[in-house]
Amino acid sequence: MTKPTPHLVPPAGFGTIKTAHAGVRDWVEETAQLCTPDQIFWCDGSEEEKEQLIQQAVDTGVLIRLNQKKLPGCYYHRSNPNDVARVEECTFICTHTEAEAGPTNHWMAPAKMYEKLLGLCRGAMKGRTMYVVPYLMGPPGSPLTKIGVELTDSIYVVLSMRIMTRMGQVAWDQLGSDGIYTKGLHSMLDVNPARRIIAHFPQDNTIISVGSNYGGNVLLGKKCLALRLGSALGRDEGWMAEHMLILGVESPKGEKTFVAAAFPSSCGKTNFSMLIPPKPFKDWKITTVGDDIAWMKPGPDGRLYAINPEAGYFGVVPGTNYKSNPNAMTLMSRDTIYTNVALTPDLDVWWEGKDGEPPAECLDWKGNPWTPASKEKAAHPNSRFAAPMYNNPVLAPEADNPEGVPINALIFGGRRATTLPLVFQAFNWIHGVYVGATMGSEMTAAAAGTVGQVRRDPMAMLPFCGYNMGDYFAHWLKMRKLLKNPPKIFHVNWFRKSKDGRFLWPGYGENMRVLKWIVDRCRGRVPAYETPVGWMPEPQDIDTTDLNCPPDDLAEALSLNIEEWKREVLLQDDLFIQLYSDLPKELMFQRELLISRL
Ligand code: GTP
Ligand code: SPV
Ligand code: MN
Repeated sequence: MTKPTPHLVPPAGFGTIKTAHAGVRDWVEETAQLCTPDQIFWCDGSEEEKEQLIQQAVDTGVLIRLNQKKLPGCYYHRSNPNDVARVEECTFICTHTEAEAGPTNHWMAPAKMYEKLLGLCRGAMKGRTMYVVPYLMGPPGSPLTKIGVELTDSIYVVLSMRIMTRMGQVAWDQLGSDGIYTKGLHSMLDVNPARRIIAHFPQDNTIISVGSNYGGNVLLGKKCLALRLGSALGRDEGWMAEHMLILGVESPKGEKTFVAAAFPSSCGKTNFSMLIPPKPFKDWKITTVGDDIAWMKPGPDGRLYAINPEAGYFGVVPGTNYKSNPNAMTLMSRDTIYTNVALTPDLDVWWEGKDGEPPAECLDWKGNPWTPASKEKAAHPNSRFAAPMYNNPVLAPEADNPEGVPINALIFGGRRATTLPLVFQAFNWIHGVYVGATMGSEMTAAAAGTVGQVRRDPMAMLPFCGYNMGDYFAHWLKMRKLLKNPPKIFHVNWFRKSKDGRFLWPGYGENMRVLKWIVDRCRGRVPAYETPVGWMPEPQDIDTTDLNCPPDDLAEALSLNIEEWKREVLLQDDLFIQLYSDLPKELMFQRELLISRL
């Protein structure tokens, strides 16, 4: 396309340059000199390119072509068994000072980290192709949209980025010859946990990730750009980057309400964002704007507007079936890359919790023979699908709207077997920020670590906040001043259990009943009673028509146990002590007020 500038006559193997941006070309050349790939491939995101890359991935065994009759356009990938989730231990925020990254992040001085990474990257792509992947985070033309370019030696990353972002020519076009973009460099190296680093350099708008080839570690637009760098940019520019789904609720009368909800990793965002309302709510419609990330900015009317920066969903597979999430089943029935599920002899996929009987035999996520008698799981608990959002049967018509959607409610929620009731509403914005800041959740398989242990995960952002968590809370408090009509704030818990270990609330589509209470609260249509922790519904305020849930269970799910709450406040101290020197005083006061109410 565009001719290179004279000082950049491309050496052999430099590929067909597809941008007029001299900065990008210089950086690609520099990186090629460091990593010494055999060749460079400049992506344009076209259909022909996709076919070519898929064929290559299949020929080299990176992807297995699935049964195209059952799953058109679907492919199968197995990651290295040592590389199946995000690794927070290896994730660094490299700000100038340690204080700027704060006590909840791992930090290393930028110079030291660059030196370490330069050492690891030297010659790292020898014998490989370096792909130049341009992408947009956000709809083309949105004032919130950011441009990224990822250099990677993983064809799996290229094909996944093509699904997860608006990748290709559209990004080259928006970049122009002098646009600002986030630099991302990724090399799998030898996929060795000892050489695994995901480093963020906010001052250079740069991300470098090495030693992994898995999801959140390597699809650099997602957690690295959209959340870690994004949150720091939001602080500087007066907007918010959040680990939130965005959905629209349309009432039978055609009234539209948008909500954004922050649940920690593997705690129900994808499911909630595309729920199908139960029968008595058949005239209500849920549409999905986003399933994982929200970028939100005050609009001229004083409301908070949200876009989904992504164009695809990277969702948890196990537990997904036609009962729990029919829309996700349709979504991932074509054009999808499956990672770490099980593979059946007829090249179909299987996982724990899929509809129907388990296959008599298959290959598990590691490629070993598996039968229903096997002790190990066939699919990894953090196995994932990557599917274009355009396959979602309930995709919101607003999902590509550059202006975003006005948010009426923000919802926080965790995975809590005890203490946290099904739903409550915060008294006001500051109290809502306290509720989000003190959120706890049981850890899941989405990150390496101890599954099931409750930890504080403020706003579901513990692994994703790109700067000091105390300053992040202060930013939340400051946002209130930029909003004439701030969203109402709620907290939900779908995961409360009975003493004998059953979920008290049926969850999934039935969550519509709680969502309706939330919508009606936003519209001032239902009562609530005041409790020490917030405004709560009486059981009769939740529409239980045809609900398959014993009334006693519902009452227990909605109940408040003051003794448990006193313990909860003490547990919150873990985080507050850690953040003490940077904690906004408003949150300390909220804590005191809660204790006095209890
Ligand atoms: P990330 O992609 O990691 O950010 O996760 P997510 O928040 O999108 O979580 P997702 O919707 O994929 O749900 C993760 C797990 O929670 C799945 O195994 C679901 O089956 C389960 N889950 C989701 N919603 C509910 C619910 O309402 N009740 C119960 N009991 N489980 C749920
Ligand atoms: C999460 O862990 O919150 C995810 C999956 O959404 S990953 O992209 O791997 O981070
Ligand atoms: Mn997530």
